[in-house]
Amino acid sequence: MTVYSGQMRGDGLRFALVCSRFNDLVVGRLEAGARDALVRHGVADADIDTMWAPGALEVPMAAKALAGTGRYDAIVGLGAVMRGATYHFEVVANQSAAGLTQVAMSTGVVVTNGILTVDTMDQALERAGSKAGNKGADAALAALETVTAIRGAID
Ligand code: INI
Repeated sequence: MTVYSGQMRGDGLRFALVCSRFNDLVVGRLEAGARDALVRHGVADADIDTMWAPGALEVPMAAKALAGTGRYDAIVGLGAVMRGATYHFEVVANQSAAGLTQVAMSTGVVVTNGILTVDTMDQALERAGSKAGNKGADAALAALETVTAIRGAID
């Protein structure tokens, strides 16, 4: 029996962090957490590019464009969607997540989802480097784990 699992060593791998500028107080912390987590697992800082998109809804199309360049082993979508008074929250939260999955499935490039969907700014900040960890770091490490597991299986 063969078991494939991620090796969590990122030397030589290239990542793109695709960030939403909307709520950038939070998203900047997700980006820093993602970058730090990758560097601590062996990825060269110079091999991590960051792109800023206007909002979470635009993150999947930016991710798709970067995936198409062939330059990246994995792409991490980062953003913060906060509930407001209208249905727009559901649209942005659901479509950004579905879009990221669609990019991964249509391009074959690993794409993970670090877009927070929360009710309040406090909940967002808790998940961006305070008491609930850093979901940007979690999404970056999920990307690294997936890439290295797949590499182990198909290389
Ligand atoms: N974009 C976000 O990233 N977070 C939000 O909380 C948000 N809200 O609440 O509206 C948001 N909206 C903008 C959206 O992502 C698009 O940029 C916009 O609709 C233009 O297409």
